[in-house]
Amino acid sequence: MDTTTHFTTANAQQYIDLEDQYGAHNYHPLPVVLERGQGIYVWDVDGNKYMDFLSAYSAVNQGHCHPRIINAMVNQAQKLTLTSRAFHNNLLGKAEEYMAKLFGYDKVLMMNTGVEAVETAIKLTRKWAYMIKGVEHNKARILFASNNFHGRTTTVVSASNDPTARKDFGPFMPGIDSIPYNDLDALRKELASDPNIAGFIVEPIQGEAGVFVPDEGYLAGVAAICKEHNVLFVADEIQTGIARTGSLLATCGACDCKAGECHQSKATKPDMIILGKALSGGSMPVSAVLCDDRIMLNIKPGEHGSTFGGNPLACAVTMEALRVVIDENLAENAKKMGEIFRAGLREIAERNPLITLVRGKGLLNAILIYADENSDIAWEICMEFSKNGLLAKPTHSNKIRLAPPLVINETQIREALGIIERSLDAFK
Ligand code: IF1
Repeated sequence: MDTTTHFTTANAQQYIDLEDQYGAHNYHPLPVVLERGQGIYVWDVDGNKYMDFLSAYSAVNQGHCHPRIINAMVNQAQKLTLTSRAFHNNLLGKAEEYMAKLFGYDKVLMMNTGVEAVETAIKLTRKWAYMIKGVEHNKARILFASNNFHGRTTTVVSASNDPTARKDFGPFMPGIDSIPYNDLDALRKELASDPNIAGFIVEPIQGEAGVFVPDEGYLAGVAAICKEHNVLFVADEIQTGIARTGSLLATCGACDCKAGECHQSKATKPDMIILGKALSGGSMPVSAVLCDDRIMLNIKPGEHGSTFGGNPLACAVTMEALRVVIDENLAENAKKMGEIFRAGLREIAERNPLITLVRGKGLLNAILIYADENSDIAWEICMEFSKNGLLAKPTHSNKIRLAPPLVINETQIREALGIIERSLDAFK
């Protein structure tokens, strides 16, 4: 017998109460209950329409329920969804070839969630250190940047310095340290001080830190310093990748991104990249690690994997999601729309002193609100945005991330700027 609650009328509060009663309390969402999405828009259970300026933390770059991606998903779901890696499937090699060529690496290892791919990158980095670099058994160290966000497993929170992410979850993984972000001298000094450092895992732009864009030249500097010290430069492009920042990858730099061709020659090319989120257009969890044979082939059969990683459904969806990014020129659109958006935000900031800073790249942007870290004004502003038809989420109480799907057009950007200004005016 099905004893689940039956609602006769749609009422957002009932859905919220139900989650509250039966779900873990590990989130504090805005009080909107969504039931449908298309392109840059989502609708709540009362029929209200919103512009989605979070894009599920940059997972729905291609827009909600992109018809091509959903088609690929439905077609493949009717044929074969999962084989496990105990057997081959007819799409895995194709998806791997597609990604390897597109992003310019020899090999691909598919996983599911972002943090699993980060874990995979950590394991690959350590393996490489022992098998190739010659680091003494169990002595390998991996560096991260402070204020990072790479996910929530016990190993990955060991790299975090956010008290909320860590408190009461210890003991933590050894062999993990961090250095300041955007600080080449700190990296140089640390790498020179210890031959056991295997890799530096870093976000090209720090998302959770409030869209912190490093100085021009930082990523090229990281690549050069890591190379000089025989340390792997690992870029977590889970949030910045797949056209979000105006190029196919943030580590492509400012290139026009003629997909694949451009990446290899760039001074910022990492030894390893980690992708997730928009790899599937947000339709299902798909992540991947890409690197060359000299790193990837150190992991041997049985040493790593997962039940779902590389499943045929994920492969079909991923290839289509990436083709959409290329066919619809989403990198270029993100770049152009991002410029218009930031210019508009800066104009608003001139009229409204509540915005102290506008920053970002492509369509990964944030505004800083004039308030201290403990104020809840960013939350109140996001509530006002939602009343006016735009969804965004505060990060660290005084920053608001603004990252719409990359299919957004100029008219919609201008409309969003209107909503943002109108909402902020309520706080003047
Ligand atoms: C949550 C933040 C964003 C990521 C980078 C790995 C992962 C993420 C650079 C892990 C995930 C998400 C997860 C989401 C909130 C969100 C987030 F605010 F927490 F920091 F986007 F900025 N590397 N980021 O951004 O990927 O395992 O989640 O697939 O609620 O945890 P995942």
